[in-house]
Amino acid sequence: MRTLENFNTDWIFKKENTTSKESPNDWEKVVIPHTWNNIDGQDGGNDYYRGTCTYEKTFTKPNVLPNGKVILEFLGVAMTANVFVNGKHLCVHKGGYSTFRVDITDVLEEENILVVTVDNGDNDTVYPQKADFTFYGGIYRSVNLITVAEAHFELLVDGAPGLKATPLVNGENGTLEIETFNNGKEVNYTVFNQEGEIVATQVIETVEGRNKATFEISNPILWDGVINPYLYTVKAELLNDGSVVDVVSTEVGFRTFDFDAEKGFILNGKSYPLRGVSRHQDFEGVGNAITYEMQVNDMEIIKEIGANTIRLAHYQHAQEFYDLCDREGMIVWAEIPYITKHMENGRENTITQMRELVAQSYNHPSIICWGLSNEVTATGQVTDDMIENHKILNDLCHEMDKTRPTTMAHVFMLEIDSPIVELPDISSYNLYFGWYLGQLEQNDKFFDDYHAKYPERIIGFSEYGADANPQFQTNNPSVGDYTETYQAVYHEHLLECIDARPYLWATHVWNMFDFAADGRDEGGAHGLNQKGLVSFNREYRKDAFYIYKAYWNNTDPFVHLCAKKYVDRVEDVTNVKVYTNQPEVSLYVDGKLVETKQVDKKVTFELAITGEHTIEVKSGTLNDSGVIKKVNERNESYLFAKEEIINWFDKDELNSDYLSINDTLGDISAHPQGAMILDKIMSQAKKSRGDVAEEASSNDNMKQMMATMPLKQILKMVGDAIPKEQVKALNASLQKLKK
Ligand code: GCB
Repeated sequence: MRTLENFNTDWIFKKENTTSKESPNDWEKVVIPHTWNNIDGQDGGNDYYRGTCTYEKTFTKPNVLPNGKVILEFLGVAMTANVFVNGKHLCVHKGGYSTFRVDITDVLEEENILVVTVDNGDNDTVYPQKADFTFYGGIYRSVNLITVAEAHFELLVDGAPGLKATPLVNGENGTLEIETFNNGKEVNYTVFNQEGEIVATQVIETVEGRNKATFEISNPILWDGVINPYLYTVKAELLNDGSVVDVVSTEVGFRTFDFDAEKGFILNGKSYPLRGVSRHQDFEGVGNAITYEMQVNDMEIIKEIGANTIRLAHYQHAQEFYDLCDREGMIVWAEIPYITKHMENGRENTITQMRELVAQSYNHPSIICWGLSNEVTATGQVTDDMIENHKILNDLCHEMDKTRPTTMAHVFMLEIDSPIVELPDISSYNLYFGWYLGQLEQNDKFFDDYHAKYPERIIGFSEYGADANPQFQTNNPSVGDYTETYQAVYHEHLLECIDARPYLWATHVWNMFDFAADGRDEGGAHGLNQKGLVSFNREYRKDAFYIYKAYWNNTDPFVHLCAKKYVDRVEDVTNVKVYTNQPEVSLYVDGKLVETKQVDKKVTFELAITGEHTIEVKSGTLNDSGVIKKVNERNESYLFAKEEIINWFDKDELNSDYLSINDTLGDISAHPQGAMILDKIMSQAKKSRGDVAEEASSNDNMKQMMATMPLKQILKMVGDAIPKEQVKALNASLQKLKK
């Protein structure tokens, strides 16, 4: 019988590509999951260690069954792993997010040395190489030692589980097609319902390594998303002369799904608008070496917001997380890290990463599409090589999986008539109007124009978001101020935009959680993308979280008082905003009822303030409260440093016949000297927002859009990257240039 031993303990680690033990004290004792970038990958500066490091573990030969195999299983090693046992090189695996296994049977001795060199360095063959998130290095998911008998289910092809289950629904009937791969004689299959009762059994002979069984299951209970994520379990027992020699099992869900260009997503024949969030896997201080408890906690928070779909970006997540999605009824978009930049030498790697993603994740009922790439046109033209690469991936997905469509997440500046838009079965756009550039309403217009021009196309909204540092608070939110307040206003608008466009097959907030982006240095934080609705350590739910909860969660009654961190207030009449899924809210100030209002998800009370007040909002027995204080001077710590200087320019006497930072990039660059000044300042600005921003801004469409933005808006967003004195000097230089 198969055994599985967890191999996470007793490793030593060196931040170097070496097997030398000359100075044994240089080796650090580590426990898997481990990353070497949990600190330097999160502190900004884009200077985290990217290179090759070495892990080592000694172990005693396990009990090997006659002609049996001993296999090492790695659930995630980022990015390229070379595995050696007793000095023999056994495998290289390229791709930091998928499972791989290595047969070590033939090299085993009584005492063994396992060495794994792991490389997360820069190269042009293994994705990802360009994106804002940190490319942590390490053996960051579990390692297992598996032993199997001579006859066993296949373990070595694409890291797949050795059992492929395809549940199909035809009217009232379910058909469950099972395929296992093994070198034994026959397989005894048992299908259990969620209550653990046997629904069907069959014994099938293996022919040339393949074993196929088909079950007809009448009236199966459907896997119905978050409404009823009903799962069956299939167990496959490999029999040799009547005795069980190996076992594998998987959960399966019967469901049908479809996409309609007008109605959006349809689950089990009924309209089921997919509304949810994206998730990156990392965590503050821990990087990608997260625990199972952290994954469960992430799922609890996603459930609390009321989402019914998750885009698991931008790579293959832990199988444990897809399992959680199956059990909770989350509909999943799964993807590989073919992102931001197409690499001519990367084709092979996109293929192996896609092959592994599909092979390893095929059985999950939660997954409904395969994402070929993300914003891959952001840093260059659509080339023949890129198109061919996508066609190969598209065909590969169709060949491996007849049940799910392919998709892509397009960057906003990709023309909607570009041939690559319609290359996958269904499409999606990432839009950031109202944050990186443009106005909130441009999101609405983009989809209206798209839908009017291509009414028969299936289009989704794969990313949108705005950064918020909860330290920053204001009564007058504006784009680029990084306040918790603006992020909430942004999402209020986006929720309305989405609600009015039911044809969007799915929408995913970018992002559920703040995540590490070591190349970013903005909005008062280093190395952090702050578009999360929840903080990086998962402890703080930003106000925007609750507007989603008000829209999406109707089973967990709540009232939420917004801007609780905005205590010191200069305005005489302030806004008290409440998000709730209840129909009525009452405002109490210092214990006295002020007003009761009917609510549809959000309501604002205008309140004249004088001193310090306790604010309480109530709905039935639900309540939330905070304290506010009328002050005369603005609390500077609430403001992202740049706002102060930008406001200073607003008030200052500027000669409008001459250029200033109030002018648009287009107007400034039309002046020859203006263009020179701009060039310098822009390269400095771009660096602070990560590689992607730096590259994306060389795109022609992007340039055109940026030309309409006032320089001060850009300065405001890059914050401390351009010091106050330099902004003043810059403005002074511009004021010398006549328009
Ligand atoms: C994008 C990318 C995503 C970034 C995001 C951002 O379009 O797909 O990986 O994190 O923008 O926040 O800039």
